Amino acid sequence: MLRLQALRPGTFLFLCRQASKGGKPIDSDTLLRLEDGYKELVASDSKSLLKKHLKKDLFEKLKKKTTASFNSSLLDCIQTGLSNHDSAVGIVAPEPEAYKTFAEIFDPIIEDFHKGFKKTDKHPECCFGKCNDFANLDPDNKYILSTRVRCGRSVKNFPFISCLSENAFAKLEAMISGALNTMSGSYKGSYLPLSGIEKSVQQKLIDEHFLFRDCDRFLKTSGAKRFWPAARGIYFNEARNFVVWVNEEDHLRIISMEKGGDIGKVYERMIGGVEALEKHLDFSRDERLGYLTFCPTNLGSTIRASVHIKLPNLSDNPKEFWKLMDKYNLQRRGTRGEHTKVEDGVYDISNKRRVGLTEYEAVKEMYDGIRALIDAENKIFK
Ligand code: ADP
Ligand code: DAR
Repeated sequence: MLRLQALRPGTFLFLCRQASKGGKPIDSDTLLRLEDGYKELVASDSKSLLKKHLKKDLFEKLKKKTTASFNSSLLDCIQTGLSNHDSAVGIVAPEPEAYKTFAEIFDPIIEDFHKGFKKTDKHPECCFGKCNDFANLDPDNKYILSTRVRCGRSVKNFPFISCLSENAFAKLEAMISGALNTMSGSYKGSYLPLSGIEKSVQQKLIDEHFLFRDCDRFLKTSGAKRFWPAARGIYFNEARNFVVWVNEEDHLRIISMEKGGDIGKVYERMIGGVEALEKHLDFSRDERLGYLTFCPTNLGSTIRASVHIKLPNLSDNPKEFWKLMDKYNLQRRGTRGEHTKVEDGVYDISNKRRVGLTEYEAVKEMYDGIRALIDAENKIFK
């Protein structure tokens, strides 16, 4: 994969126009690793969307393709899914152009994960809607421990995390931390480079759900850990209810979180943070896919609105629990986030879909789902 400096505006567009011509032919080693990895994937009992949609004829059609801008190969996209057969998805985009060059594998996976966003569909314009439509679902704090609403953003003219050169990483971190240092009022705070945070403090921040974990094996094998911990960091406002992750999986994860179930207030705070940052940073947005991210599961609105919630009765009735989760397009994660276990009955429940619905609709899908779960927790078991 060719490592270029951050592209000057204009150069990037020129390179995209070259996209149709593709990049350099892939080398024999990459081709061999692709062939062997694909053979093992096909022979495995993987349930990943990659295995489901990358049929042999499509693999043969894509295996030698590369992007014009950064020479990304199919291997750069699917190494994570070839190395981790227990992936749910198994593919990432090293750069924006990958979504075009490898559209024939990305589009069916996007349609599948986001439950029906076809390759002919267009993601809606950004619409945050009315935050006060989301009243506190649990004012007595019987079920919801905390609420978090986050979105992802990529800075224009930079490739994604696995394709950044060391210089581009440094340039990107400087741009983002510069924008963060302009935050004012209740958003005022400080940016902490990860390399400057002691390990014990890092662990405490991870345990308190503020800081990202040290890059799980899925991210590691996708190339997201290059030059780690360089150019990674976290921004907190003074109240510690507004957080920005820098260069973890996406260039930015803009996060609002607090104890309790006041979803509207948490959502409103995230919106304010996004709007303040977009005055200083240009974000990558595709005409059809919406805001662009490293992982196709986070495209479009990029919104994940979640609650940490205890539902002891529903937990004893998994059939009913999952029926409601499916009905409301909800996703369940462990207490410490993705790929972690549920501890003390605390579930991380959020919207699953992010593409094909506005920011408001994504939050509403979570809101309606959580309300249904709480109703079921009460009614069915009275
Ligand atoms: P994301 O993809 O949104 O970053 P992860 O699954 O990686 O989410 O979780 C990131 C961190 O956010 C984890 O520590 C997780 O426990 C925490 N988290 C997620 N939702 C909530 C919530 N509603 N309240 C508190 N912490 C949360
Ligand atoms: N575990 C990987 C990632 C799926 C979505 N999560 C992200 N992007 N953090 C998988 O393919 O299952």
